[in-house]
This record gives sequence, C-alpha cells and structure tokens, in this order.
Amino acid sequence: LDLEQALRKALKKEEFILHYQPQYSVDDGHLTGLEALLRWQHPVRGLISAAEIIPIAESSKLIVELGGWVFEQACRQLRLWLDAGVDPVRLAVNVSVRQLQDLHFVNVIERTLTHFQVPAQHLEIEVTESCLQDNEICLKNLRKIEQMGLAIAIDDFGTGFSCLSSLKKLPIHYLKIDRSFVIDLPKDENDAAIATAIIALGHQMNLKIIAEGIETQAQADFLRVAGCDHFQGYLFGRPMPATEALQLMRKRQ
Ligand code: G
Ligand code: G
Ligand code: MN
Ligand code: NA
Repeated sequence: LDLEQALRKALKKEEFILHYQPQYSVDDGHLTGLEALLRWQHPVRGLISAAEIIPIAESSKLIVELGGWVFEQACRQLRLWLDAGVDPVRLAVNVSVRQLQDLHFVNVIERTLTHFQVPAQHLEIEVTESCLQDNEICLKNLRKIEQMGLAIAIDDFGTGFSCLSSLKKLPIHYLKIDRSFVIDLPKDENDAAIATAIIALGHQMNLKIIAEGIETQAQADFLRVAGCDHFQGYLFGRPMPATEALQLMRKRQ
C-alpha cells in the first residue's frame, strides 16, 4: 500500500486537521502560546498522529504541499479566532527543512497572511536544528520570515546535529528544550545539566526558553527553578481541537 498516495488523497478529501497544545508563562501561569499539531482524521482508523504522517510526507515533495496546507489552516483558524473577538495568543507552526529550502516558501507565507488578513505577529515558525546546517537558502528564508514579523523557535533543541554556530547567524526568538531532556528530570544528573545549560545559553543570547513534554510537577519545579520561561506538556494541557483552544483564550481575558 502506498502511504504517500494515501496522504495525497487525504489532503484532497480534506481529512487533515490541526490540534492545538497550550504553552504557559512560568512566571504568572498565563496562557502565552499554542502549538499547531497535524492530525489525520482517518475514516477507519480514527485520529492519526503527525509522527506517522510527517516522516512519510518528508520523504517526498508532498511535505511542501502538506506544509503549505498547515500554514494556511493555521491562518484560517487565527482569522476565525480574531473574528470571534478574542485576542489570540502566538500560534506556533512546525515547518520542515524541505519547506524552508523551497524557493516559494516565503511567498506562500506572505500571500497567506495577506489573504486571511492575519498580522504576522500572531505567528511563530518552529524549525529543527538539522535544517540550520549552513544551508544558505534556509538562512535566507528564515531572515525574510523574521523581517516579516513572525517569531522563530528552534524545536527539539540539542537533539539534532548540534551546530551552535548557526545560533549566532540566525534570527531566533525561542529555544525549545526537547522532551528527551525533560523526561528524566529532576533525577538524571546529565539531563539536569543539559537543561540548565540550554537555559543559560539561551538567556545569554536573549532568547526565551520553552520546555516541552512536561508531564510531572517535579519536572516543572526543576525547570522553574532553572529559569525556564514557558511550559508545554501533558501536565498543563494536551493538544486539543480549535474550539477548546478558543475556550482557553476566552477564559484568559
Ligand atoms: O503531535 P505529534 O506527537 O503527533 O507530533 C509528532 C511530530 O510531528 C513532532 O515532532 C512534531 O513537531 C511534528 N509535527 C506535528 N505537526 C507538524 C506539522 O504540521 N508540520 C511538521 N513539519 N511537523 C509536524
Ligand atoms: O517535535 P515537537 O516538539 O514538535 O513534538 C511535539 C510532540 O510531542 C507532539 O506530538 C505532542 O503531541 C507531543 N507531546 C506534547 N506534550 C507531550 C508530553 O507531555 N508528553 C509526551 N509524551 N508527548 C508530548
Ligand atoms: Mn514542535
Ligand atoms: Na518538530
């Protein structure tokens, strides 16, 4: 069975949706952001996670098309929230390397923002480190995106081909501490050292730190003391449909 073909069909049949996972300020506990996460509403298998979709899409050019749909859907949703009268929190959208290497990527972003009349300040792009390897097109696209007013976050920080040199060349606003460094906190001394070091590095470079995959109060407590800025994880909220995310934003006002 050709999974890539199945994904193409699903895109045509509009079977994809976005769920939204909340991010909270460590200081005052306020909702500060949402991460958009792709899901496939399969007619037989039910809800399928991005972990099963993205790697297949990334192995072909399909990711460019699918990623375009994700960004468009995120903007359409922001428009609906704005029309519903809420002041939306920053919406983070995951972007694959292959999208960033696409020459039309910046145009797609520009056109979509204009089409839905969504201010760029409401959006954040999450990229993984592996794409920041001296790739001139990626760097150029990221700079343009930043100039347009979108925020940029490095996802899964520390897990990729670490290239700290790219940090100084890039217009980054957030570092996301990968879940693999959070899961064994506070007990694991290596993970404790790594998390602490990432926070110090980020702060030295004027970046805000988001920890992801927080599931226990002990993990949150450690990261709070270590100076983390934003929390994301099942302890605070799972990825949820747009209507529930809207309720969270309404409660906040
Ligand atoms: O939410 P979930 O556990 O299914 O996500 C699995 C992985 O897929 C995560 O690494 C997440 O960053 C990635 N992912 C989720 N949605 C998207 C998306 O819209 N685009 C890209 N490129 N990656 C995504
Ligand atoms: O790579 P990225 O950080 O985008 O991946 C986010 C993924 O992690 C999403 O698939 C999301 O559903 C998942 N996730 C978010 N919070 C938690 C958590 O607290 N525990 C676990 N196990 N997964 C989480
Ligand atoms: Mn992410
Ligand atoms: Na990711």
